[in-house]
Amino acid sequence: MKTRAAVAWKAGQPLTIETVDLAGPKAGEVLVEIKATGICHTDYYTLSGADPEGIFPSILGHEGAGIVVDVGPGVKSLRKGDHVIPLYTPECRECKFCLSQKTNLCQAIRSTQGRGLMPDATSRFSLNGQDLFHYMGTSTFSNYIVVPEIALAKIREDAPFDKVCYIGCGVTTGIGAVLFTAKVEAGANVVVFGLGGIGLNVIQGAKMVGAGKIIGVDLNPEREKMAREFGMTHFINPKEIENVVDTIVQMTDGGADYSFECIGNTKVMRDALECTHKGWGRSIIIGVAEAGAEISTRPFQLVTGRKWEGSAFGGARGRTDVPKIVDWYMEGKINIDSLITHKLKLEDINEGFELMKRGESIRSVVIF
Ligand code: NAD
Ligand code: AHE
Ligand code: ZN
Repeated sequence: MKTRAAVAWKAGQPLTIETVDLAGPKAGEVLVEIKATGICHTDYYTLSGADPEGIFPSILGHEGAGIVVDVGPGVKSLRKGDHVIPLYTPECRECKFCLSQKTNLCQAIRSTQGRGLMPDATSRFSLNGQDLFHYMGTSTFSNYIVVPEIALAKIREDAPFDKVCYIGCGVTTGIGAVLFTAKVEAGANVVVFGLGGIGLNVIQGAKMVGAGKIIGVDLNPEREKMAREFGMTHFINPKEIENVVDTIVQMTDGGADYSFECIGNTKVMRDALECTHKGWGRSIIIGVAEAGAEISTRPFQLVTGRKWEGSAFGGARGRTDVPKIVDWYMEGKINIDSLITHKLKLEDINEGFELMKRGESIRSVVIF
């Protein structure tokens, strides 16, 4: 079949809208009509050329929601008409990682996914006979996609696609990092570095669990108002103070219980670790840094009890947890609407990247 899609031809170049060929689902695969997709900073990161796994030409996008149109042989858990969210972190429930119950990082299809291919090591997308690569196993900047069954969460049918698509990455990543990865307890002091599409969801999660001080750090002063609406109690603009770490240590009687880095800046990652409390502080890295970047600190920071950790997709097991997060939204327990600041047509997708770069949007959502 044919599908409209935004194609990334080369690093650093704008996407172009094309009518692309899409082969049907093979065994264990599902054809999905994408109804809406968010634009995450990670799409920009890969498009910029900073992603070691970035390959071109490809169809980016990993924050979508849509409807099952067809299923391949052997698909048991989904059928035509089901509403779904594609998962860049699948959940096979059979691999060593899934069975460990210690991680959400299902590895069943990770190697082919990282090479822009379906599990049989081929692509379903092509244009004029040239294969186009998939991206993060999802490629939600295409109106129709083929995805393995294990990479789809079935969600309730009354949930609006143009809102719950954001649960496909940003909402789950931010709230999940607090609930599933850090398991922040009531009363704990929390610092969030970077108040964009991820950081504001970390703040929302911290508020949900009854955190004490929720300190937000961002260079963009425009972020303060929205962050306070989501539960931030104190704001720090690093441009306005001499030393971020010292300031946080003073504000929290020795350091934060938890910090979250939601930028992808290795210098900030160091501050995020070092502003946590001696003996028990935990710093969770969410931001994705450019190829070749490394983090550093004095080992004494770890010897004296601080812990450096990371979180991918908020530690969520997609097929199990994503439907629950959709329920939380539908029950009014979490706010997604205020964070979706811009709605765009596919033709205007490059404007979504510009809005992000200029710091004017929290989330732009493309509606098909
Ligand atoms: P965003 O662009 O919406 O937000 C980034 C925010 O950081 C902005 O508000 C910006 O002003 C602020 N910022 C930039 N440099 C800063 C600095 N030096 N000090 C303080 N604030 C600074 O991006 P996003 O969509 O929220 O994504 C944030 C990061 O999380 C990206 O690196 C993205 O790739 C990553 N991410 C990771 C996961 C995961 O599973 N680990 C999931 C989604 C996104
Ligand atoms: N390809 C990059 C890694 C990028 C990365 O860290 N991705 C996150 C999701 S970001 C979503 O916006 C992730 O879940 N990683 C787990 C995984 O298995 O990729 C690189 O550095 O190679
Ligand atoms: Zn993302």
